[in-house]
Amino acid sequence: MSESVARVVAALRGHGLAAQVVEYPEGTRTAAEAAAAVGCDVDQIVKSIAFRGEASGRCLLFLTAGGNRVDPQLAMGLAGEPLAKADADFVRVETGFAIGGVAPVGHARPIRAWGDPRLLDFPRVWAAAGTPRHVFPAEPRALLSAAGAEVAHFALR
Ligand code: 5CA
Repeated sequence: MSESVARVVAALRGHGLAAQVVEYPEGTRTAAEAAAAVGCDVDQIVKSIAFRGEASGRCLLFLTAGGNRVDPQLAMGLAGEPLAKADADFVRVETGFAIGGVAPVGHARPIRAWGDPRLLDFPRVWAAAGTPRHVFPAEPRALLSAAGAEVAHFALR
Protein backbone atom coordinates (compact mmCIF):
# COMPACT_ATOMS: atom_id res chain seq x y z
CA MET A 1 0.00 0.00 0.00
CA SER A 2 1.35 3.46 -0.82
CA GLU A 3 2.33 5.67 2.11
CA SER A 4 -0.39 8.16 1.07
CA VAL A 5 -3.12 5.51 1.05
CA ALA A 6 -1.87 4.17 4.39
CA ARG A 7 -2.18 7.64 5.91
CA VAL A 8 -5.80 7.94 4.71
CA VAL A 9 -6.69 4.47 5.96
CA ALA A 10 -5.21 5.24 9.40
CA ALA A 11 -7.08 8.56 9.60
CA LEU A 12 -10.40 6.97 8.62
CA ARG A 13 -9.99 4.16 11.13
CA GLY A 14 -9.07 6.69 13.78
CA HIS A 15 -12.51 8.20 13.24
CA GLY A 16 -14.20 4.80 13.36
CA LEU A 17 -14.84 4.67 9.62
CA ALA A 18 -14.38 1.60 7.47
CA ALA A 19 -11.55 2.30 5.06
CA GLN A 20 -12.50 0.29 2.01
CA VAL A 21 -10.06 1.75 -0.46
CA VAL A 22 -10.55 0.67 -4.05
CA GLU A 23 -7.89 1.02 -6.74
CA TYR A 24 -8.95 1.89 -10.28
CA PRO A 25 -5.92 1.48 -12.55
CA GLU A 26 -7.64 3.55 -15.24
CA GLY A 27 -7.45 6.53 -12.89
CA THR A 28 -9.70 8.68 -10.71
CA ARG A 29 -7.82 11.96 -11.15
CA THR A 30 -10.90 14.10 -11.73
CA ALA A 31 -14.46 13.88 -10.47
CA ALA A 32 -15.63 12.80 -13.94
CA GLU A 33 -13.00 10.06 -14.11
CA ALA A 34 -13.81 8.89 -10.60
CA ALA A 35 -17.56 8.82 -11.29
CA ALA A 36 -16.99 6.83 -14.49
CA ALA A 37 -14.70 4.37 -12.69
CA VAL A 38 -17.02 3.86 -9.71
CA GLY A 39 -20.23 4.01 -11.76
CA CYS A 40 -21.93 6.65 -9.64
CA ASP A 41 -23.41 10.13 -10.01
CA VAL A 42 -20.68 12.76 -10.42
CA ASP A 43 -22.12 14.60 -7.40
CA GLN A 44 -21.30 11.53 -5.28
CA ILE A 45 -17.61 12.26 -5.85
CA VAL A 46 -16.06 14.46 -3.17
CA LYS A 47 -13.66 17.00 -4.68
CA SER A 48 -11.12 18.33 -2.18
CA ILE A 49 -10.50 21.85 -3.44
CA ALA A 50 -7.64 23.65 -1.70
CA PHE A 51 -7.09 27.38 -1.38
CA ARG A 52 -4.39 29.42 0.32
CA GLY A 53 -5.58 32.01 2.81
CA GLU A 54 -3.83 35.23 1.80
CA ALA A 55 -3.80 36.65 5.33
CA SER A 56 -3.09 33.48 7.31
CA GLY A 57 -1.00 31.66 4.73
CA ARG A 58 -2.93 28.53 5.71
CA CYS A 59 -4.47 25.88 3.50
CA LEU A 60 -8.28 25.80 3.48
CA LEU A 61 -10.25 22.92 2.04
CA PHE A 62 -13.68 22.93 0.40
CA LEU A 63 -15.16 19.44 0.07
CA THR A 64 -17.36 19.88 -2.96
CA ALA A 65 -19.83 17.65 -4.80
CA GLY A 66 -18.27 16.59 -8.10
CA GLY A 67 -20.68 18.51 -10.32
CA ASN A 68 -20.43 21.72 -8.31
CA ARG A 69 -17.72 24.36 -8.12
CA VAL A 70 -16.56 26.61 -5.34
CA ASP A 71 -17.93 30.16 -5.46
CA PRO A 72 -14.89 32.26 -4.51
CA GLN A 73 -16.96 35.01 -2.87
CA LEU A 74 -18.92 32.59 -0.70
CA ALA A 75 -15.71 30.72 0.17
CA MET A 76 -13.97 33.95 1.20
CA GLY A 77 -16.96 34.86 3.34
CA LEU A 78 -16.59 31.58 5.22
CA ALA A 79 -12.82 31.82 5.47
CA GLY A 80 -12.93 35.43 6.63
CA GLU A 81 -9.94 36.31 4.47
CA PRO A 82 -9.04 36.64 0.80
CA LEU A 83 -8.29 33.31 -0.86
CA ALA A 84 -5.69 32.59 -3.50
CA LYS A 85 -5.48 29.51 -5.68
CA ALA A 86 -3.28 26.85 -4.17
CA ASP A 87 -0.45 25.74 -6.43
CA ALA A 88 0.72 22.15 -6.67
CA ASP A 89 3.65 22.59 -4.27
CA PHE A 90 1.50 24.27 -1.62
CA VAL A 91 -1.08 21.47 -1.88
CA ARG A 92 1.64 18.84 -1.54
CA VAL A 93 3.23 20.46 1.52
CA GLU A 94 -0.02 21.21 3.35
CA THR A 95 -2.01 18.06 2.61
CA GLY A 96 0.80 15.61 1.94
CA PHE A 97 -0.98 14.54 -1.25
CA ALA A 98 -0.53 15.35 -4.92
CA ILE A 99 -3.28 17.14 -6.83
CA GLY A 100 -5.80 14.62 -8.10
CA GLY A 101 -5.35 12.48 -5.01
CA VAL A 102 -6.04 14.90 -2.17
CA ALA A 103 -8.09 13.10 0.47
CA PRO A 104 -10.50 14.82 2.88
CA VAL A 105 -8.59 13.35 5.86
CA GLY A 106 -5.05 12.32 6.78
CA HIS A 107 -3.36 15.61 6.03
CA ALA A 108 0.25 16.51 6.78
CA ARG A 109 -1.00 19.47 8.85
CA PRO A 110 -4.41 20.22 10.39
CA ILE A 111 -6.59 21.92 7.77
CA ARG A 112 -9.81 23.87 8.27
CA ALA A 113 -12.53 22.51 6.00
CA TRP A 114 -16.08 23.10 4.82
CA GLY A 115 -18.46 20.62 3.20
CA ASP A 116 -21.00 21.04 0.38
CA PRO A 117 -24.54 20.14 1.57
CA ARG A 118 -25.19 18.54 -1.84
CA LEU A 119 -23.08 15.60 -0.62
CA LEU A 120 -25.71 14.87 2.04
CA ASP A 121 -28.27 14.00 -0.66
CA PHE A 122 -26.63 10.58 -1.08
CA PRO A 123 -26.39 7.53 1.18
CA ARG A 124 -22.74 7.33 0.27
CA VAL A 125 -20.11 9.33 -1.49
CA TRP A 126 -16.61 8.56 -2.78
CA ALA A 127 -13.46 10.52 -2.10
CA ALA A 128 -9.82 10.35 -3.11
CA ALA A 129 -7.70 8.11 -0.90
CA GLY A 130 -4.38 9.87 -1.39
CA THR A 131 -3.52 9.07 -5.00
CA PRO A 132 -5.09 9.73 -8.44
CA ARG A 133 -6.22 6.08 -8.67
CA HIS A 134 -7.50 5.27 -5.17
CA VAL A 135 -10.92 6.18 -3.77
CA PHE A 136 -13.04 5.07 -0.84
CA PRO A 137 -16.79 5.16 -0.08
CA ALA A 138 -18.25 6.75 3.04
CA GLU A 139 -21.52 7.95 4.49
CA PRO A 140 -21.31 11.70 3.80
CA ARG A 141 -22.12 13.04 7.26
CA ALA A 142 -19.58 10.70 8.86
CA LEU A 143 -16.98 11.70 6.30
CA LEU A 144 -17.50 15.44 6.80
CA SER A 145 -17.33 14.91 10.54
CA ALA A 146 -14.08 12.95 10.21
CA ALA A 147 -12.69 15.76 8.08
CA GLY A 148 -13.71 18.32 10.70
CA ALA A 149 -15.69 20.01 7.95
CA GLU A 150 -18.52 22.41 8.66
CA VAL A 151 -21.49 22.04 6.30
CA ALA A 152 -21.89 25.40 4.58
CA HIS A 153 -23.20 26.97 1.41
CA PHE A 154 -20.21 27.78 -0.80
CA ALA A 155 -20.95 25.76 -3.92
CA LEU A 156 -22.41 26.69 -7.27
CA ARG A 157 -23.76 24.33 -9.86
N1 5CA B 1 -9.44 12.17 -7.39
C1 5CA B 1 -10.38 13.17 -7.85
C2 5CA B 1 -11.80 12.85 -7.41
S1 5CA B 1 -11.92 12.49 -5.71
C3 5CA B 1 -9.94 14.51 -7.36
O1 5CA B 1 -8.99 14.62 -6.60
N2 5CA B 1 -10.67 15.54 -7.79
S2 5CA B 1 -10.42 17.02 -7.26
O2 5CA B 1 -11.36 17.85 -7.97
O3 5CA B 1 -10.48 17.10 -5.84
O4 5CA B 1 -8.96 17.36 -7.63
C4 5CA B 1 -8.66 17.98 -8.79
C5 5CA B 1 -8.65 19.46 -8.45
O5 5CA B 1 -7.33 19.88 -8.31
C6 5CA B 1 -9.25 20.34 -9.53
O6 5CA B 1 -10.61 20.52 -9.37
C7 5CA B 1 -8.53 21.64 -9.33
O7 5CA B 1 -9.22 22.48 -8.42
C8 5CA B 1 -7.26 21.22 -8.66
N3 5CA B 1 -6.12 21.43 -9.56
C9 5CA B 1 -5.88 20.86 -10.75
N4 5CA B 1 -4.75 21.32 -11.27
C10 5CA B 1 -4.23 22.19 -10.39
C11 5CA B 1 -3.06 22.99 -10.33
N5 5CA B 1 -2.14 22.99 -11.31
N6 5CA B 1 -2.85 23.75 -9.25
C12 5CA B 1 -3.73 23.75 -8.24
N7 5CA B 1 -4.85 23.02 -8.23
C13 5CA B 1 -5.11 22.26 -9.30
